[in-house]
Amino acid sequence: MNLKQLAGEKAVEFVADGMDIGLGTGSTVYWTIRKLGEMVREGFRVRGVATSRSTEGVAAEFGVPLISLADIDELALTIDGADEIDPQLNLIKGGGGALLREKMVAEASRRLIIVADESKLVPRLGAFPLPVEIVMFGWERTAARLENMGVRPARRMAGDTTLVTDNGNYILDCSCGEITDPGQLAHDVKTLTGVVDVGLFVNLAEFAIVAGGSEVRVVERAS
Ligand code: A5P
Repeated sequence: MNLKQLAGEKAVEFVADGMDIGLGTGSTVYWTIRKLGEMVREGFRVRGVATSRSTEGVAAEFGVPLISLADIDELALTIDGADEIDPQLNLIKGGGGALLREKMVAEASRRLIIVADESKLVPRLGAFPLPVEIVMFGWERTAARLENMGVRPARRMAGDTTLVTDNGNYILDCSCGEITDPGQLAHDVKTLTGVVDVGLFVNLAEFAIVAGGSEVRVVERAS
């Protein structure tokens, strides 16, 4: 079985009948949604808040009912993927361009559960370029200001044109090198005018379901 499928499907064990949950974005949580769809067909009750248009499509394909953030006070949990996971379970996210909605949904949830294959586990964040969502207006200036902070931003493209997010913004993928203080970097980048959000998720994940070899295990935050 493919590792993403192993991790993604395992996560449904944490979903109880009747729950409202956040549905992340990407090729690992795809398997979670597909499995939930099978369960729904057998009578299981669950409703999801999608973190991207792409996830809306996956949920529709597999018959998982969707609600919006406005419909709930709080979500029981969110299941989502990650691009990098450090031992404290700080994350880089946004490889699929959905970081803003992913963070909003994670923050509306009591628990954030990450699903990943073991290639995502790293001793320090930063090999994966950090996605930063910025407004289109004056984007060159925002990029220059990020560069002054010591990162190397590259505008994310979709073929020949600049990629536009579900929220109508651009993404800069910022090569940072090793990130020694994710909380500080998240704060510094996010307070730059023109930045909408940054793909650093600090102190949000409760645990990660990680598949490697033929095994799937729960990874807790290192003390
Ligand atoms: C989407 O914007 C990302 O945060 C994804 O959750 C992340 O890229 C993980 O994706 P995969 O599960 O496809 O590796």
